[in-house]
Amino acid sequence: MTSTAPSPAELEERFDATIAADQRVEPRDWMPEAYRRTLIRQIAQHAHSEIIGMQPEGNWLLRAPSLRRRAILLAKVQDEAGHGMYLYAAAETLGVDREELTEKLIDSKQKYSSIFNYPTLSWADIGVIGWLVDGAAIANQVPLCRCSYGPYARAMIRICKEESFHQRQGYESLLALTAGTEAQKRMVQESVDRWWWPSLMMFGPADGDSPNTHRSMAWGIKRHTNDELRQRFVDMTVPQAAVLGVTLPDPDLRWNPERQAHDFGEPDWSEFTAVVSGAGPANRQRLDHRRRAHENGAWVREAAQAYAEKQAGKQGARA
Ligand code: BYC
Repeated sequence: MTSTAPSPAELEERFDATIAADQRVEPRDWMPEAYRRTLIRQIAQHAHSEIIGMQPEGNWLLRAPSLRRRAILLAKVQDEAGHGMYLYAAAETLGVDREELTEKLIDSKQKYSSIFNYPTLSWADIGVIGWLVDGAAIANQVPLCRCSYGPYARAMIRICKEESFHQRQGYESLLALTAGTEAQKRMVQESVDRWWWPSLMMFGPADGDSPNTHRSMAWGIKRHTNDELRQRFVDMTVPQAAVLGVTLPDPDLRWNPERQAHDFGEPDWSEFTAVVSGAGPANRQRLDHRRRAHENGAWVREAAQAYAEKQAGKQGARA
């Protein structure tokens, strides 16, 4: 009996059955080209965000107020580099090359999160990034641990564990500042005022303006809509703000007993569009820095390549 290769219709049926059964799609499996492209877009954007996300915090490494705070911040920034590496590795299982993705980032052909285009102006920003930015990241990323694509879901499990540590260190740093002097409390409030709305924008456009959500949810890549996750983040953050004694800068923010959730105002979507299309306060600086770092690292990549070729040559001679 001869076995025949499955037809395109059979392959698609198998893929649909995997998604319907909530099982994982693995790199060896057939997948629709649009599913593969969507994953590459999202994972690459996520990886770039981790790498660019090292810059705003890296800016404070040499100015941290104590050795302890510096050691913690250094560990966090290094974790972010690690997240970038897991994510580029996950993207590579879809048949793209990390070098190619880096070129696309540097040439502004792929995006990274809007949040990293805002400057870190005070030490309180470091705590607020941990609390709000990592808090938003957790709300957005925990459901990605159940993403239908295996390598991405597995990378997210480890990333979320580390993000959770990042969020707590930020919050702990803010607890120390808000228990401090009046000037320290004012510094925290001023920072919260600047980061609150950009943090809400991290979840992406409102559902009605999100072209990708519907398809990505049908494929089990995204498990919730942008607005659902934004709501979850607001509900989670309001009590934490009360403990810190800071005010969230939204006059429309209030508990709605009927919905059992907070009502809140609309982010300035024209600002979001401007930041995503390159006109944010620090877009230029972030990409210039990344480009320079890539150029300065060329010799390391060349040396690693030469070493790998030499090792392969030795193994070839032995065989
Ligand atoms: N910034 O149809 P939509 C971190 C784009 S790392 C920029 O809703 P989707 C951390 C979107 O790409 C944080 N662009 O898209 C690191 C799409 O554009 P294209 C990164 C955004 O993909 C270090 C268009 O707008 N997290 O936490 O269904 C230190 C329409 O949007 C943004 C991730 O990447 C944005 N905020 O949903 C500390 C998580 N939002 O490509 C912390 C994984 C949307 O069609 N990604 N766009 O031209 C996701 O969950 C989803 O991709 C998003 C967007 C929810 C972000």
